[in-house]
Amino acid sequence: MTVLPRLAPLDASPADQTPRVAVVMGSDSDLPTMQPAVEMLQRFGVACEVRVLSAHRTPREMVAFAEAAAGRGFKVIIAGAGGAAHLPGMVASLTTLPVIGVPVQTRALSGVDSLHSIVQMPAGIPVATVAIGNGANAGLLAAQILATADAALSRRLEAYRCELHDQVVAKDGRLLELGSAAYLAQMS
Ligand code: RP5
Repeated sequence: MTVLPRLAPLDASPADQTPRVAVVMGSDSDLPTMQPAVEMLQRFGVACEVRVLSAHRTPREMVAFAEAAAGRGFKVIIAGAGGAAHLPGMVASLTTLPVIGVPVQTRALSGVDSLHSIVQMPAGIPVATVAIGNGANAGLLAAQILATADAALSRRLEAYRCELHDQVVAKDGRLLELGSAAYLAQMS
């Protein structure tokens, strides 16, 4: 199992508390998938607003949110949905902010339905789609987009990559030291 490294606590200035990322989802049943996106953003000191906005159950609220998002200061929107999963594409159609789609795993089709719905946007209205259930990568990608105009955030992301690197190097060293059978035994 890959354990993502913990970063040192960050000194967030008051300005950092203005949400720059919106994390929206079609149902509160999507929250377990989306919470890792929120936690990843928190890890890097990026404030976010988390909302349930359904493209088919609360379409007017979804439209109002997406149309106002840029004016409210958001820079990136992460949108998760399952099944027919039209929320990310609908939100993307209403704003020129970058939208990152998270396909939520479903019972009936294991999330392949969500993936196809989100990733197969026709030309003109893109949705940057992460893997099924990978809210953490959506949070990281949002942070990376913000980091193109935020040097301090960029340095935090570089430090995170260094920690990932060092973690794998340490595992490789331990594998060499123990041998594969003993390594496997200590994993369980
Ligand atoms: C979609 O329908 C949501 O994104 C969710 O993944 C799925 C099921 O919603 P619930 O019936 O659990 O509210 O709109």
